[in-house]
Amino acid sequence: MLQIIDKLLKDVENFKAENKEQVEDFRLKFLSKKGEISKVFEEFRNVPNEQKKEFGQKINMLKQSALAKFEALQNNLGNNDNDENGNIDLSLPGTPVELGSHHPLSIVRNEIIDIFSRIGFTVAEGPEVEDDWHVFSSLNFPPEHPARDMQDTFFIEKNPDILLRTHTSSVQTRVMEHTQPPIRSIFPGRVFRNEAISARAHCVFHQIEGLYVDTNVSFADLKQTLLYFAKEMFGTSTQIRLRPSYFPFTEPSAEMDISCSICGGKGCAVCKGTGWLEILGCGMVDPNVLKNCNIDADKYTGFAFGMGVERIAMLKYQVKDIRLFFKNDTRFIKQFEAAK
Ligand code: 2NL
Repeated sequence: MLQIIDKLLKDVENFKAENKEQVEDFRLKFLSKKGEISKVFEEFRNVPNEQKKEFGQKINMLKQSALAKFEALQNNLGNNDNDENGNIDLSLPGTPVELGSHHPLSIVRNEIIDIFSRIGFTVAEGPEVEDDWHVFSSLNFPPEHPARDMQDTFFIEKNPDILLRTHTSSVQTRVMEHTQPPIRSIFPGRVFRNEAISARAHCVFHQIEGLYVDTNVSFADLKQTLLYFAKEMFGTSTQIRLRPSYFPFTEPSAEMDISCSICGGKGCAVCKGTGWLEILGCGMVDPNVLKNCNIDADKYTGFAFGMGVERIAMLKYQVKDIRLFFKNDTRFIKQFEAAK
C-alpha cells in the first residue's frame, strides 16, 4: 500500500492541465468520492493498528498535496491572461487596490491641528512614560493632590516617580524648559488614567492641549483664539461661553461651552435641553508654572487650554459609546472618511 501512495504522490505532482476539462479530470481522478485517494482511505481500515500512524500521515500528506495541486491548476488557468501565442495582454485592467480609511480620532485630531496651524501654532510631542516633575510638580499640583493618587495614575514598577502621563501638559513643561517665549504650540497625544472603562470613560484617551506664552498675552487673547477655534470646528454661527473653573496650573481658570451644534442652542437631547455643550478647559498659565520652567513671570504671561479628542469626535459624529473608538471594528471605523 505504501507503494500505491508513493505512486499517487508522483502522479499528482506530474499532472499537467492545459484547460478546464483537464483540471476537472484531475479532480475526478484524485479527489472525487470514487477517486484514487478515497480508495486509499477505504484501504486504511485494513492496515494493522501498529502501522496506522505511519500510514495515516502518508495518506493525509497525499490528500493535502492533491488539494494544493488542484488549487494551483485552477489558479494557473484563471490567471492566464496570455493569448494563444503566450503574449501578455497589457490592455487588461489591473487588480484594484483597496483603500483603507482614516480613524475618526485621527480625522478630528488632524482637523484641530489644522485649525491652530492656520494661526501660527506649531505641534510638539513628548514621551508617554513620564516623571512626577513634568506631569505634576512643575504644574503646581500640591503633593497631596488627588490626581496623584494610585486610583487616577498608572505608576510603572512601584516607582512613584515614573508614571504614564495623565495629560499632555507634561510636553508643555518640556517645551517651556528649553524654549524662551514667544511660545505658540499645540500638544496632541495619548494620555492614561486608571479609570473603570464605560461608555463615557476609557483608561487610554487622546488630548490636545495648547499654550501661548509671550509679553502682554491676556484673557482677551484666550477668548478670541478659542472663539476662532469653535467657529472653524463647529461652524461660523457657533457661540461660546466661559464658566469659572479650577485647574492647578491656571489662574483664573474656565470651562468653555459651545452653543449646541445639533439644535443651534434651542435645547435638545444631546445638550440635555441646556443649549450648551462643554468642550474644553482653559485659563491663564499660573505664574508658578512659568517660574518652574525658567520663564520670567514678571515679563511674560500666557494662556493654555486642553480638550479631549474623543469628546469632540463623539459630538461631531454623534457616537454614544467611547469604547467604539478602541475596538478597531472596521464596520465602525470605515464609516468616516476614505483615505486619500
Ligand atoms: C481639560 C483641561 C487644561 C491646561 C489644560 C496647561 C498646561 C500648562 C500650563 C497651563 Cl503647561 N495649563 N494646560 C490648562 C487648562 C485646562 O485642560 O479639561 N482638558 C481635557
